[in-house]
Amino acid sequence: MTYLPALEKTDPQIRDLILAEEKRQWNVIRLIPSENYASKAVLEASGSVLTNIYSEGYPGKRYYEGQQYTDQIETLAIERVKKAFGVDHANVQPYSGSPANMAVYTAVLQPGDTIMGLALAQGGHLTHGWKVNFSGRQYHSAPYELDPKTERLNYDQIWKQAKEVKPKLIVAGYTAYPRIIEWNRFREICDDVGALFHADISHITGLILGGVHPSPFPMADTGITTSHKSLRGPRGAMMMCKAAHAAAIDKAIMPGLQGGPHNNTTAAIAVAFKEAESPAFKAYAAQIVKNAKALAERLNKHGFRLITGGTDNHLILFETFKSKGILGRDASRALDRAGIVANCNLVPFDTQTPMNPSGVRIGTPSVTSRGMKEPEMAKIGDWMNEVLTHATDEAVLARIAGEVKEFCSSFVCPGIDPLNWKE
Ligand code: DSN
Repeated sequence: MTYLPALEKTDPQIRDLILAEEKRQWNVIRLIPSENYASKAVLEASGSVLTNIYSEGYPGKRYYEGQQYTDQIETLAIERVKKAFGVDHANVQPYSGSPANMAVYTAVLQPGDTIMGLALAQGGHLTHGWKVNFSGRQYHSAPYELDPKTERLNYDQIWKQAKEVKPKLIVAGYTAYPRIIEWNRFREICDDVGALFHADISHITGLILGGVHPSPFPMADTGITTSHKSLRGPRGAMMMCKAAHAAAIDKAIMPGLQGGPHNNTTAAIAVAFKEAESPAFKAYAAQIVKNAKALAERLNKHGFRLITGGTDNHLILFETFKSKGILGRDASRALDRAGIVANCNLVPFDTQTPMNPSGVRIGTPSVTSRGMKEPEMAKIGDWMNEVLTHATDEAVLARIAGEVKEFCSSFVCPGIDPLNWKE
């Protein structure tokens, strides 16, 4: 039987592109640290009839009738998030991470208030105060930086800066930081200067729920996470907060910034949190870190300089330019041609440009979801080294792409069944 038969009939172009993407995800080693493989159960909820209805408002207080089931679904999602993080309040309606951060700021700040987040070029996020983003335009952004020697957070320095600029809110949580975040230090700083402590745990939620990274809750006043990164859920986000901010946060997302929630995503978030309660999820989270350490060690052995010297979490940031004379963009393109998907990235205090920076960012959530372990990480590290030392040799890249495809055929991808492709 044809796979995706309804799509085949209605829109074969899109069907073929989805199928090609499915095969790509199966055939390559995906190392982008913010990506993953959602389970079949998450995909079923995401692709369900829940996409058909509107539910503006919150469970029990909607503007439209017909909420007999959506109220139950959203309540389940909220309760699971609250239990998982031990927070007073959760809102599962943000469409993604950026609107979630925007809603938190809208709830607790006034335009012009000072915020402090890690500079984008050093591993912060656009919404943590970058100058061209709403967060840097609407608020007064005073970004903090990493320690130039250790390339790690320097809590004393952040504290000193906070005393000087007196922020209303400090953001902790990053997109390219390979080390454990000491949340208690942020709590201490925020208490001292009278700032709100906002945690953006999007990258590390799976690690937190799996017990291999400390949680910022209930210490943080507010927090957000996306649901599709190490958590392995659908594309979505949520906000968590202390009771004092609950009403403001709910109002900020709806009616402040959004209309109807995406009920299909809400259901899939609930499923992801149920999956995260399992012992298998804890083992997955622990293996993510073991894999990242193994891959980091191998890259280090091959002469790549690792930012901060290694990793404690799911992510590795490494120099390609100074280590091997190849700029990040050229490196990530060569890796992609060889079936290894990563993204080029600025390294702290980079002298190159964001479009062609000095380094590459990788992470292990996706390969861990496929059941790969330390021996496979060593193999991946060897391939990466070979690619990056022969980056312009198309024959080498093509040979490795073939080897990678063969290697990948032994590792199942959650949510993908290649038997579907046999027509
Ligand atoms: N795009 C995400 C990442 O790759 O880290 C951040 O939003």
